[in-house]
Amino acid sequence: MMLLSLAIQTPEVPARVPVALLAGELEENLAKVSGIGYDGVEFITTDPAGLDGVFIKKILTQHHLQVSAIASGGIAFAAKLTLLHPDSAVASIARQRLDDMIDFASDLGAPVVTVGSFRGRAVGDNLQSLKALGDILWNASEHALKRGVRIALEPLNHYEGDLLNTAAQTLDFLQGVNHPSIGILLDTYHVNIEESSWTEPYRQVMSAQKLFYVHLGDNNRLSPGKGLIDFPAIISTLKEGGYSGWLSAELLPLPDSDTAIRNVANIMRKWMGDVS
Ligand code: LER
Ligand code: MN
Repeated sequence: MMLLSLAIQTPEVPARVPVALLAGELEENLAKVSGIGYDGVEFITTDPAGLDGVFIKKILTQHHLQVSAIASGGIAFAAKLTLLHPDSAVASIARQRLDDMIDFASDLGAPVVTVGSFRGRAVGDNLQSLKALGDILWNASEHALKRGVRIALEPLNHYEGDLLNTAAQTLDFLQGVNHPSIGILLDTYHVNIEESSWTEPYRQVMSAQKLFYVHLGDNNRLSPGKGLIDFPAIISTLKEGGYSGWLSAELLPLPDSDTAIRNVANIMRKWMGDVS
């Protein structure tokens, strides 16, 4: 069975992340999400070492919510830290933050830490940058393995990233990394820009046993159903392939956050077959 979640940012994130559905006070936000059709929340964090995991776990339990992932999506945007940053001092802080995110995921029982824009851009030669990224992610995967967490690497559209735009490129790259604790996050919004089929990329990644996570957003980055993407076809493909992980909404809070989170839950529950 697939589970539904939505991306919200934690209070230490120093700027509003455009694709976070909620920002601000965590207790208030979890109360808002509770009871409207979500199984969990994805936390967009920038510096989780300072967060009170015990307290957060308590409010999650009160609201019957799990944590689907700790996301690094805000860290390049809001904290200007990337794993491949040309300034080695900055890159080393970023790598430490990835380990902190893995620890935080482990403390909260979240299965996955995401790596999308947090990887940064190529510095000089693409192949050399991929080699450096592979080494960083192998080390992080070892840490993740020890903490019972997995890393989900996200192909990004070519406007947002110059390394790993498609599922096939990312699968190739992961063959080189060769670690069981790292797999792929497919985001419907990026798939729509870079791929040639609604469904093939999911099938391909599932048959390699590497589909660790899915982000939901329509082609205009609104709620599924508000744009052109064929979500029912994607959901059928995921079901056929035996995907039993998270589908997590990471999209623009429009026309406003409350409406967007209700729209996502209503349409996704219908399409996921949980209500008739
Ligand atoms: C950004 O477009 C995105 O999809 C995030 O998950 C990247 O980290
Ligand atoms: Mn995404």
